[in-house]
Amino acid sequence: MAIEEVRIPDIGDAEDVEVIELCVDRGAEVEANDSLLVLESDKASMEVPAPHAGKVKEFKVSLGDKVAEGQVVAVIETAEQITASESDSKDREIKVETAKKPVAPASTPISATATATAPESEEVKMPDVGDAEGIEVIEVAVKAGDRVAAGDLLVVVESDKASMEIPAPRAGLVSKVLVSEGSEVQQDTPLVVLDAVSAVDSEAAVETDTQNESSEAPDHSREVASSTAATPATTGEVDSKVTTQELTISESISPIGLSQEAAQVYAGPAVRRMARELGVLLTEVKGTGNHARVTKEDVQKYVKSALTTGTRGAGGLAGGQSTASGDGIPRLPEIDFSKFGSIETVALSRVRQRGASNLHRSWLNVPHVTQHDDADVTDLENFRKQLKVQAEQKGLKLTPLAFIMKACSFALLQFPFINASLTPDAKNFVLKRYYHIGFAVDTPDGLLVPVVRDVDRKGIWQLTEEIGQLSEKARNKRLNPDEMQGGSFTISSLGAIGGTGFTPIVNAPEVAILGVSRLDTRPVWNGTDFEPRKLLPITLSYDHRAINGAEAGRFLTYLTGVLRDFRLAMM
Ligand code: CAO
Repeated sequence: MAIEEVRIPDIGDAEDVEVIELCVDRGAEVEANDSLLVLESDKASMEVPAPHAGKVKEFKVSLGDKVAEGQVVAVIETAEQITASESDSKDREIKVETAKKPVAPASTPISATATATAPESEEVKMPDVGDAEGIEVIEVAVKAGDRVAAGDLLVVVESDKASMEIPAPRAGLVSKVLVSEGSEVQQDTPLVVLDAVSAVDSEAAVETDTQNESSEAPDHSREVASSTAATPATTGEVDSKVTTQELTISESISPIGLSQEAAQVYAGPAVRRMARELGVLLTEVKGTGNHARVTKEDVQKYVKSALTTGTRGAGGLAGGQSTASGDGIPRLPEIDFSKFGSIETVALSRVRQRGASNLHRSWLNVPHVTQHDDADVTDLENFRKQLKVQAEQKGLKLTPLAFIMKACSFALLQFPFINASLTPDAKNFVLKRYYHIGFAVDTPDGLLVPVVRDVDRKGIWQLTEEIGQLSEKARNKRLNPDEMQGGSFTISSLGAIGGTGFTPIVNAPEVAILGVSRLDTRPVWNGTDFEPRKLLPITLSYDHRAINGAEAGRFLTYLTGVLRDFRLAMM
């Protein structure tokens, strides 16, 4: 048995740090890294975890106490004697962690963060990535010796949710590249060292630097390794070296855009991990902690209620794991297909896994109805064909999609309850006064849904250009998370591929999605004759809780009207 004092670690320049929660009772048995208490400063909240497994003998602070670095907050009786060297090394690791990751505002915009290590040289570090997990470097776009301008691409990283580019924060000369393809990174991992161009006298200086790189590299790899080990917030893994864990306000980012509007949840990493393990959507859990923070008890209470009443909230237990969470959905049988012939097992890409989970969640939560119609786009197609040469001169590919998107923005202006979301308790509409339209892009890794912003304010050329750019970025894994967020309506077009109709799944929490199939020339009765007309099959899948059939019918009728004759939108 050993007695161990738990102290407040280095908390940077945070002021007015207050104890806002004691996570366990006196006498409780805890595992290493179980949260003991939660602190909140003027800048962020953080959990102080148990450094080792043991029994909480005493808390030296109470709720509301103001605390300072180094102060003893709890005493733990640990099962084993902790050696002096172990505790020394732990102290060192704490300092590395806290020195590199001082308490920071809970949410920082995604952009490269550069920390000056010397006036002429700075490390470009991984920016705040919310609760993205398993972030991996998928491309290193520079090498030592490269000169870069502000905004030039340095590194591309990919998480389970999206990929993002890390640009150079300023012009300079890349003197060191600290990561390689396949490296796991997280917030604050140093990526590249950028020297001020003026600081580099000659190419010779660069060469010397580059040659020295191998001998200096160990320093940086140590730095990366310690940073990786020290911050589990992005991986959700327990790591005994962590002393503080920031509570992050994270926005759910979905690669297929299915949770673009997901509520921001205020919860710590331990609570997030617990929710993940139990298949609970944190957006559905009412937080009872300070500032509506979700606590472990809140999650437990939620699960208990879901299991005992047999009901789920509007979001319920997370779709992807729900079959294993006792929510009453029968499991699919596990079958050994090799009994019937040769097989090959291929892992789903992370984009596809995430997409599957979001689709499943929408399918389970949203009562879907699909309305079908054909839009007569004969005149529109003739007009588009007339513009083809002009489009080519502009270097653009003018397809029906830009017109369909524009027509949707007109229709959404007329039908505000379709440009909306339901609140999770399904008691309120959130009407959106912006018209950001997402469109599904088929990529080798799975579906992605980039979002074109302010469609109502843009012309066909601009929409065409943006659709082209976003599709290309999606296919090259270059979409930034913010380019997949904020959609108020989605279009899924299979027009170029074929088919006469399909029922897309609503991109919840949006309330409707338009499916577009292949247009075809068909005979249409005009009252006296059959005449050849170009008909575009469109389908509207909608959340029947939010939209009734009559409204969906009126929306689709209006939309087909605008597609038949855009002048209708001017009325
Ligand atoms: N009917 C007939 N032809 C169509 C058409 C339609 N509805 N829509 C597009 N086309 C034509 C285009 O005009 C183009 O031909 P031309 O070059 O002769 O003009 C050709 O098909 C190829 O178009 P495209 O696919 O390059 O461009 P797009 O703007 O139509 O679509 C995008 C862009 C990103 C939506 C598309 O490439 C894509 O990924 N579609 C798949 C989306 C998907 O998988 N949805 C299912 C999701 S599950 O709900």
